[in-house]
Amino acid sequence: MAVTQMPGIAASRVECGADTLRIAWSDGHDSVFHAIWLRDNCPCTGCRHPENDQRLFDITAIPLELGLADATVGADGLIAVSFAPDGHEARFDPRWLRAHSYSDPARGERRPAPRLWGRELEEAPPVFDHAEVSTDPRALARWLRALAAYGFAMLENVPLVPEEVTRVAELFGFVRETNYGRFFDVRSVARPINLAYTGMGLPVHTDNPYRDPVPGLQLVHCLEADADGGESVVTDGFHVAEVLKREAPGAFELLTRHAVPFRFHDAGTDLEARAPLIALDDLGRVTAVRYNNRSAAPFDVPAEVMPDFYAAYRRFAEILQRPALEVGFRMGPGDLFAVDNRRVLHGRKAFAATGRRHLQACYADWDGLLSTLHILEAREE
Ligand code: OGA
Ligand code: NM2
Ligand code: ZN
Ligand code: ZN
Repeated sequence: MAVTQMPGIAASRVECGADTLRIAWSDGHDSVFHAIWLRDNCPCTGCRHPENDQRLFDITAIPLELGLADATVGADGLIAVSFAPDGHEARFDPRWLRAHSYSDPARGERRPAPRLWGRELEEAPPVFDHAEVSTDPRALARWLRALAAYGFAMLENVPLVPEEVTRVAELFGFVRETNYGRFFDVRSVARPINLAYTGMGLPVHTDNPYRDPVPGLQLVHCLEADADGGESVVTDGFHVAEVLKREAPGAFELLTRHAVPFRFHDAGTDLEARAPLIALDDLGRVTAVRYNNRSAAPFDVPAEVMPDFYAAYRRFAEILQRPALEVGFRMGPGDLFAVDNRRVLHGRKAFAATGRRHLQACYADWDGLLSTLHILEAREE
């Protein structure tokens, strides 16, 4: 399995108890593996299909009174575990066990850890060349890693061809089609269905918080930028959430605890989703930020919470707009930016009705991107 293994780390002591296997590793880490977990993850050909590595049995097929009979380290370096009462044997690569140890307080993540940023990213933004990224798998992996770490990465010299933004998404995954189309033109039009399709400034926001699931990524490609104004701005929502947590822990707590509705509707569409403005995982880490002043629907938190909720919302919005946390840039024809739409907010300044400004954009999802990154990295090894 293509999990990052830790070379050089070996099992220095293996102890087999009646229900648990304990392993002390050469890096000082200690692991406990329970009999049921080991059996559930047995890699033998009776337990996993040899062609596709998919599990062949259901949890109910494991003996109820399962225990361990013995564990030995073989000449091949594999750890052989035999189970009681049925004598089934599992042989584990110790590097696989180390990579999947669940005794670590911080669980293993295959995704690059977020690197938080503020205005300083303006000095050295993550910018890559379109031709390199589309022809060299290593350059593609570098772009995707930067996008995963910063939640924001740019390309330059993208051909000025309609729909090119969808071909860029297809370098790593699949376009996420929505009611706005497979891709959409962002320019000022008569009778706009969305404020994005005017010349108005758009304060920083995440797109489509009214959708479930929310699109994980947005790609924006500039085809024309002749109009005065229209400068872009991006803000790291994970950084903003961290600042809020530090400066106003009570406000942070309120925004994570209460889900609120978001809505978008036009003649043929009526989308609504509920989610907290700041979403956490089971370890309390921020996994998503949703913020869009245009499409927040009437809040319906309990009446006694409403005044404090509004105070927290305002506090969050103020931090979101702090110049020290903003990165500004001006897109020219051939520039493209990609944002993690669950993390990084984007906006634009107003632009003049005279002159032309034309962007094309599309959505995509993280699962496809990370899958491509895993495959590219496995090939690099
Ligand atoms: C949007 C948007 C940015 C821009 O369309 O959602 O944020 O620069 N556009 O026009
Ligand atoms: N557009 C550009 O999420 C939003 O409503 C922002 C999205 C219309 C697809 C604009
Ligand atoms: Zn087995
Ligand atoms: Zn937007």
